[in-house]
Amino acid sequence: MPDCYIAMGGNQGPVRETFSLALEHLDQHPEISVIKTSQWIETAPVGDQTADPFLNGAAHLSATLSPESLLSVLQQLEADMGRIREVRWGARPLDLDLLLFDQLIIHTKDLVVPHPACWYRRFVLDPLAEIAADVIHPEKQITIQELRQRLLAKPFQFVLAGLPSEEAAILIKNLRQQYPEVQFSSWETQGSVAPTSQEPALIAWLGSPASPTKFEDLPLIPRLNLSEYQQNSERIVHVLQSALDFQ
Ligand code: PH2
Ligand code: MG
Ligand code: MG
Repeated sequence: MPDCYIAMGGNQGPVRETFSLALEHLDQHPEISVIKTSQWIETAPVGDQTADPFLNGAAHLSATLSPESLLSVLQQLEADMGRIREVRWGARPLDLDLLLFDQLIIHTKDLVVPHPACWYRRFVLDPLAEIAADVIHPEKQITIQELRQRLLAKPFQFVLAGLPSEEAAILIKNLRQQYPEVQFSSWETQGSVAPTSQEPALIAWLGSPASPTKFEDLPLIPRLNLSEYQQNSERIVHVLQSALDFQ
């Protein structure tokens, strides 16, 4: 039976109760069994849609339905839990994200597996590493534990790629003011990296098809395609914030 992993999140209403209820519902489904769950951890909210702290966790499921069917079960459950609680704008009683479905790689309009953000978000990786430490991420080809460990190296190295050098410099100056503890650099101007220096935690590609640096030229593990964010520094900050330690 396929091994699936989901992320759980919520910051509105009795979240612990909602998580238990959701897992009970999943386990009752004839084609889904809940194998294991992580601890629930309190995390600072990433993004500015809400100031309330989140509860996050992960669960290991065994499922005999298709990835698309599993996704619709999760979405229905999110809707059901939302409906029985009063929903305040911006906050969410339950978010269920399909992270991994065995070793499948799926890129369709409605479903991307592995979940595109699962490999660098600490509020996903920390609980996931507890129950899936040795599971291989099928695209990055290293384990969940290794993906998490990479983010713990200090100073945190964040590299921007694909931008003209003046634009990269402006963005880096702005980011440095907000995150003085992070080491920022630009892929194009950092020159050849010294062989002893460690690989950056994240390389955010902000290029376009015309950029001299192609996304595929970047090293597989730290590269992250943020081309649709362009110079939206707020969105870039959210990515960075999600990869750093919780406050
Ligand atoms: N989910 C979001 C946005 N921000 N922050 C934390 N800490 N945990 C989340 O699960 C989370 C978030 C949107 O899905
Ligand atoms: Mg989510
Ligand atoms: Mg979601």
